[in-house]
Amino acid sequence: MAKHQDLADAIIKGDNTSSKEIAEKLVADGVSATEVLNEGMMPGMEVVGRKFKANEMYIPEVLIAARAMHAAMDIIKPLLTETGEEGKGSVVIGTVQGDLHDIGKNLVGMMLEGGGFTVVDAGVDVPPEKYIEELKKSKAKVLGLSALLTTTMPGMKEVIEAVKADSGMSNVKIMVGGAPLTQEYADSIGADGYAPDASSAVDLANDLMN
Ligand code: B1M
Repeated sequence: MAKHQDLADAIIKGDNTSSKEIAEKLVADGVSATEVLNEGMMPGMEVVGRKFKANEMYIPEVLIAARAMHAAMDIIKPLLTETGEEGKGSVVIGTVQGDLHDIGKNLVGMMLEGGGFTVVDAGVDVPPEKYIEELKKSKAKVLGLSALLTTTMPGMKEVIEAVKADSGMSNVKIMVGGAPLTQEYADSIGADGYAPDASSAVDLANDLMN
């Protein structure tokens, strides 16, 4: 039987063939998508983060680890996005301008879809005007901003101010998340909510929608 540690190791090594195969095996063995994510994939990325910080891994290796993470995410995506409920409305999500980290944002998007929301993914490195364009197109009532860098966190405030300044957007609620964020920071920039992880993002989106 495939093991969570094998999946974590494949991600750390950046072996996207193995990460995909092990995730497939775990799912075939009846392990839930959430368990595959929380017990195999996330611990793998945590090690990558620690090694990167300690200069034991460098950007090219982190990039191939991210590719291996995405390969496993592709396997669990259909399970995470399977939904009993539908029609909860649209949520626009994106990583703020200057920031290219998309793994957490993508997980939040998958979980939201699984929670019955229609997700409009604006991508990475998203400027304020692009969020507003996507909100207008989709008529979404919730906007989700992700940031992984302390240097791009202030970009969230710019987006919040731009959305609040737009008269057509007064009913849009904004939630923020990402590893360097805190509830205090979210409050200080005028966000309507903060979620520390992807599953709490779904609870928060439900609250904001009501
Ligand atoms: Co970067 N990077 N990185 N990186 N990278 C970090 C973030 C860093 C903490 C690493 C470190 O030093 N330990 C550090 C930031 C330090 C800081 O700001 N204080 C860092 C740095 C410095 C950089 C560069 C500047 C490096 C350089 O060029 N010298 C550079 C910046 C590029 C840019 O964005 N402009 C850079 C580049 C990269 C790669 C491209 C190589 C790659 C990204 C690949 C990709 O995303 N496609 C990368 C990676 C992979 C990381 C680490 C190792 C892992 C991030 C990740 O995917 N985690 C990261 C170290 C770490 O975080 N420990 C690091 C797994 C993911 C599931 O977690 O994204 O936190 P996370 O998402 C969680 C929650 O935060 C939350 O839910 C998710 C699931 O539970 N969440 C939300 C996220 N968004 C949310 C939104 C919500 C709600 C919840 O509502 C809307």
